Amino acid sequence: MTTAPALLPPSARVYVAGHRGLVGSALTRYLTAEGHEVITRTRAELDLRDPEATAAFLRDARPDVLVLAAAKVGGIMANSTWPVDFLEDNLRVQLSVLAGAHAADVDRLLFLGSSCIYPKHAEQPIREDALLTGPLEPTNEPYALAKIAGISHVRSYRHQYGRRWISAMPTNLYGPGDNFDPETSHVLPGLLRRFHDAVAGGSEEVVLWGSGTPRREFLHSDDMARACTALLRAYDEPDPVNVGCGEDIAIAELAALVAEVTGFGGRIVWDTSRPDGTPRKLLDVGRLRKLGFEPAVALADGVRDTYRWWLEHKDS
Ligand code: GFB
Repeated sequence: MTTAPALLPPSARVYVAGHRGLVGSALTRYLTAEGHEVITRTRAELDLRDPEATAAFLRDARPDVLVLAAAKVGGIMANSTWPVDFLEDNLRVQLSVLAGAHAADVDRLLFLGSSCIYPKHAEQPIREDALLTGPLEPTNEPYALAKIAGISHVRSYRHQYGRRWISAMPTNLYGPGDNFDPETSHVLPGLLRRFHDAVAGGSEEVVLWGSGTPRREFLHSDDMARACTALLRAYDEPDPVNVGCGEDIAIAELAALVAEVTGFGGRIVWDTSRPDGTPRKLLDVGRLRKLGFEPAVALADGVRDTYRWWLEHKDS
């Protein structure tokens, strides 16, 4: 009797697409520390939207495992300002990477989606089977549709070609290496930046977006890297797996935490002309827990570390 090869053998060479991003950089650090050879290419070396260049690279590099962490991502304002870019860039990257990986006979692949793929008013905590059961949040519908296409694409390769490819759906992520631009970033680095600038400029007031009532779940990128590796080692089913910490907080509570970490003692003003987005996005992480994964970084510690990282890197 023959047995299937291990899902992630210790000798596996892993190509991390998007190794300079928030997840890709954490995953590259983690896999390297675990003894894997990690293959990377910068955007200048390889444009993943280009199918021929991507296929040629994969044919030469022949990775055993591929993690698709390259994506056009951004916060609520970036998504609603540049919907075409979020739809097209993500679809193009997914098409060329998945087709190229198949042509290069890549046996194991992890595709990363996002919790915004679920319906805007999904029952909380959101289970994986809520996918495609209701309308999406309009501010990120193009991005969500591209990611939903990616999940279906991965499932289709499994079904039609027997590929051992899987998808993970992370909650809102944060950590070192994130985008801290106040207009285009996600909320956590955006708030760190706004409060830091207020303290540095001696301002008594910080203006934040929306009402402060939406709730979000935050996971540190180092925990995300551990979760990805756990999935690559043990999971081989068509359904995506939610990745989160199982707890959420209101944006106003997050603002209070960031104010404390940055030493801001002034007033917070809520600009309700800016969008709130989805009211709540808490993932059901039962499936991931069954694989033995538990997050290790508490939010307050993670926010402090991320702020420290940014202070050290903001000028470079
Ligand atoms: O992180 P965020 O941009 O993304 O915003 P989403 C979360 C919440 O924080 C929203 C509020 O209710 C914002 O109105 N917020 C308050 C702020 N102040 C700020 C600020 O200064 N900057 C930002 N960015 N938000 C994104 C999706 O949705 O989440 C993406 O658009 C993706 O597609 C990503 O799924 C994970 O959680 O609302």
